[in-house]
Amino acid sequence: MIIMLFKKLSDVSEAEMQRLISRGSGLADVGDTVSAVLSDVRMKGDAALREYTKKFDKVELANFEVSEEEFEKALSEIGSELLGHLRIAAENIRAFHRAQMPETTWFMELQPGVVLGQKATPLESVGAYAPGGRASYPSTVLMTVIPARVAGVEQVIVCTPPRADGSVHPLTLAAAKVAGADKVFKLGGVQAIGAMAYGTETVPRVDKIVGPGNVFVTSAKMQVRDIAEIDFPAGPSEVLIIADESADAAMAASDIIAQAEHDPNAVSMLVTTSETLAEEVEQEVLAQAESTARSEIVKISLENAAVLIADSLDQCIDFSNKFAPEHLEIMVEDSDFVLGRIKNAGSIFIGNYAPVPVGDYASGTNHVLPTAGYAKIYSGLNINHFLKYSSIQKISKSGLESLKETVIALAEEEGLKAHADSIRARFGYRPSK
Ligand code: HSO
Ligand code: ZN
Repeated sequence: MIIMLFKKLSDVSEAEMQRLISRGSGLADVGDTVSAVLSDVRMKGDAALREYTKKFDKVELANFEVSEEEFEKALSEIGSELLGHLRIAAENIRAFHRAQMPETTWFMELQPGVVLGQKATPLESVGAYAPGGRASYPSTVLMTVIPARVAGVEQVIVCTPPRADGSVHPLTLAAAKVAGADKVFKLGGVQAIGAMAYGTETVPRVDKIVGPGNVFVTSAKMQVRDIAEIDFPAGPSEVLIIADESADAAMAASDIIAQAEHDPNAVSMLVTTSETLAEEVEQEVLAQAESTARSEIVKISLENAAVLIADSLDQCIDFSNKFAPEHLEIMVEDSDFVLGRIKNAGSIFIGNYAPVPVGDYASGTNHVLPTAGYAKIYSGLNINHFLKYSSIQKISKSGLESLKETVIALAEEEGLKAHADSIRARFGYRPSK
């Protein structure tokens, strides 16, 4: 029996609303286990990686780094047609992220003699995590490595879990080649995050770790933040669909099923102004859930699904902004009206013909997105995650003169006389010894 919440939004109680919105991340429950593994990796390096790979991935590896022969074998295995598709996706992702690239250095003259500017510099090294486990995600390699390369990051490495035979999915390796990764390591889970954060005999330490993962990987990323920067928490995938009577029920239902097949913890929601559409979508979802390939996972995650009927589009938008979905689909007549009012969403898909999977793989936008409500405060992966900015000032004597009194007054008031004197020193003043 599939249990899916089907309700009028106005009948949803405060407590129920809280439950819908605060999908638990589970991070707190795994913290201790994760920190034990991390400190082992920190202390014992490769030996710990070997031990945990044996324990969790059930494989004993002599080398973690993927060799040139393994890359060649993978490329020969996948066939030219699939490789062609990988290249199309990569090209689109590259083009979209190039468009995000800011001017690396700019200047403005704020007032005569006071020239201010900014300079963007790529991070030196980045580690991308591509999940394995339930499914392997070559597409995630494209989504993490390509923006890093476009930004100009010098060293980009990838960690992805080995399969039971000690290999990596050939398409994942092909994606790493197409995207331009420098090295790929057969490492998964917490040990992979630890290796990239602290560095081991074989894995170089990186400045920043990006990419999605399960609750253990996410917890590990949060815990290594004192030493390596991370992107943001990206856990079980979610979609929220805002629809009116113009939406196609079968299409909306197929997007709910697509989301649900990711993971038993995936979350799918429909909020609609049309009761008829709500009923049709529910029927479609129930029917499709039986016949879909990953029916077992879908049926479990549909327990997290909801079909909500709203009195107005405003009510739909309100709910969506509270929910802050990873993916938001807008299937309404007046999509500009809705788009203009959306505040919190990782990635937005407009119209019946923009389903989430097109962005998952090939349109060019990034699929590494904040989940669990984090779209309220984080942006999805983009070029800025791989850049940092230095502000610049070039100031002439007359430029400084125009700011002199202001700086001196504020510095004196803060009790920092030497600050004031550093300005005065430019105008003939010499502090007495
Ligand atoms: N929907 C996932 C990305 C993905 N889907 C990868 C298929 N492969 C998180 O945005
Ligand atoms: Zn997906």
